[in-house]
Amino acid sequence: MIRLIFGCTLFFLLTASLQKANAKNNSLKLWYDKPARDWMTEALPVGNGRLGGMIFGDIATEHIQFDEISLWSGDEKETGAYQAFGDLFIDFKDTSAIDQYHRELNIENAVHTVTFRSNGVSYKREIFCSAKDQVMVLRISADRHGACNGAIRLSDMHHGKIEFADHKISINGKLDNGLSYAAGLTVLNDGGEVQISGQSLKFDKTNSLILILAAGTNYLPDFSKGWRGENPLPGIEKHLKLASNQSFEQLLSRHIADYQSLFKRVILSVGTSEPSLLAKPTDLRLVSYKKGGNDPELEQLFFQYGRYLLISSSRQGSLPANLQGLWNNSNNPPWRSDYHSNINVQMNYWPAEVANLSECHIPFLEYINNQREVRKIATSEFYHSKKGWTLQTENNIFGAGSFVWNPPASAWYCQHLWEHYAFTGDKKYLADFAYPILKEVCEFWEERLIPDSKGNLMTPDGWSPEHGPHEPGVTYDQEIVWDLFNNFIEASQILNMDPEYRTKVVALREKLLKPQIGKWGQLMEWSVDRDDSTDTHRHISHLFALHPGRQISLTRTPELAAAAKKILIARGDKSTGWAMAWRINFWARLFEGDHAYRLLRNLISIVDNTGTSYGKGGGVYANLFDAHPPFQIDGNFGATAGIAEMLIQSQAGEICLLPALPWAWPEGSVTGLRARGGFVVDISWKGGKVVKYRIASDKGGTAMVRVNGELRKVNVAH
Ligand code: FUC
Repeated sequence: MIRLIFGCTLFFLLTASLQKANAKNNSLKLWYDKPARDWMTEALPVGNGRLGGMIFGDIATEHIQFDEISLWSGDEKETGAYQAFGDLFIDFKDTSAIDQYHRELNIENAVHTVTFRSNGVSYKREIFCSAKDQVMVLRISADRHGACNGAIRLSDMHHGKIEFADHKISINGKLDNGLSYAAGLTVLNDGGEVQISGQSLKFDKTNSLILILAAGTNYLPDFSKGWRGENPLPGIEKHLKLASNQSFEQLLSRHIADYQSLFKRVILSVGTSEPSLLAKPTDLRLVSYKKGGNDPELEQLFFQYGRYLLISSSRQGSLPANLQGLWNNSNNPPWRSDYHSNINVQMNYWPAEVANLSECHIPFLEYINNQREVRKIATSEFYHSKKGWTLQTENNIFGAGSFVWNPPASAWYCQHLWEHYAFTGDKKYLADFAYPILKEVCEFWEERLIPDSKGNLMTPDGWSPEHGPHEPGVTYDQEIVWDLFNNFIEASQILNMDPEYRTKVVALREKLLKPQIGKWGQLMEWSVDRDDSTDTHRHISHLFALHPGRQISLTRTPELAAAAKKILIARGDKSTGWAMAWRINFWARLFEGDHAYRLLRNLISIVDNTGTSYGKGGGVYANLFDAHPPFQIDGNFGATAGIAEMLIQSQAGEICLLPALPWAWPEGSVTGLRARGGFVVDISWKGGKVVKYRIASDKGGTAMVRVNGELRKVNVAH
């Protein structure tokens, strides 16, 4: 009996300490004890901002579905769609008697690993996508000599030419729009041999293998050059050659150093999870969370996953993250996997500045710039406008748009141009890059605004996104134009430019029809008081002024903030992915941390992939991809921004620490969040109160900081 109790205790202690050890290692990992069967809900993403892959980790056949962010059909007139590129398959021999299977994505170093034992041999596959070397790298190894046997195949979603050479496979093709694309795979073996065998490269008795994949197109983000640049092949060959000359360890350490230079800037801790939870595979952990358990490290993981996804899908020199980041396995993806201008592409970039990934914002800012000349032509054809430009709702990479016109879209894009300045304080960027665009979009609205019967200025012919009638004076339009004018006015003051035009814009801003409060105390979505208090529509576009805008705030416009709250309550806490993510941000701006947290929990709730209607079924899948059934990445990014917004806000001329901290996170710390004015902020808290904080800046200056309700003036040294 005593032995039994002792045995049980020992077992319990061992299990507990093993769980603890696992837990420590699992904090920034998504991991599973079985291969992925489904692309959207289970496979795991890697990417370098241009090239991306979804990894299945199957035992007998590894499958990496890969993409290149510029592979688009369509042109300047037809929107087309983002296209899937190809698939890499590795068929393994000798896979039987499997045990100890483990598949993980470590987001601290951006490496995906699969390990298992087969017939007593331990196999390992390590995969990463390097921005530094512009290649995807895969190493296959085993703990027994000559144990890696199998065959490698590539396939192309557009049936281009697949060719084999010594240790090489290449793909070469052209889309109907003339866009050339190519991919190359180089296989390096240690021991054994690699030979061409039919439509594959066979590897026999190798100790280990390194596969290096590069891909590209001849897309050039330049309207004046017809959007076409150089043949992608020489670039691909160069990347393959440079990468092949390095060891796996060199490639890996260059990748990790590059990735961590961005990722490690922010460290968040909102609590400690039970080791038993961290010892569970991510899918099962999500099930426990959905039942209501506490798992603060899952919330941390979800926050950091948004940062991981942005670093992986939006790097300088490339295109911005689209509706699926850059991961796409279809030539006819949902909503074309496009750049949607009525909330989605903007939401992708909400975390960029505050979560200290300012460089990852740049692809979007450059995209705005690259599209403007072609959009000027389209806009003047449609609106007969003389100046400025705007967009439709669905947009591609060649300036074409489809679905309805979304008149305030360019003004909303301008908010991103402004915010990049607001957070970085980079005046040269503001003057040379952002300001001319802000000005031309102001000119577009200057021409377009019309007076109402009381002399207020209204935006004509608007549409509150995907809701209600098309008519003048829609609140969404009014607020975004106000935001544009407001940002322009500040920019022109800072740069000391265009004083006369500024006076004109100030007058226009003052005359704009402002947000109004309707008959049930609600913020009105239209200039006509017709809001339905039972409506739970996913879009809440008329709250733009609360977030991401700054026209409404709890402190400066409390009545409007209360009216916004009425809407939030009416629209409810359950919606589709991105809509819940936006609601987190709204509640954070109302300083209601517990409500924001409730939305965060609803968003992290695991769903199966049976939801078909996009009005329902928000949540996340087993791979933590945001569900807007099917999958849409904006909810991931919006939630990361929302968590940051709960911890720090700086839109109202002061840096507010912990403005919307929920009871669920009584103790924690964050380092490296950014505030407007070029500041970097660290905060530690206990019992829901700030106990320590640090404000840093490479420019120095004075910051007004709200700490536990008290406003302090802080001099920040360089
Ligand atoms: C907006 C939303 C849809 C979807 C689409 C991509 O138009 O209304 O729900 O998210 O974007």
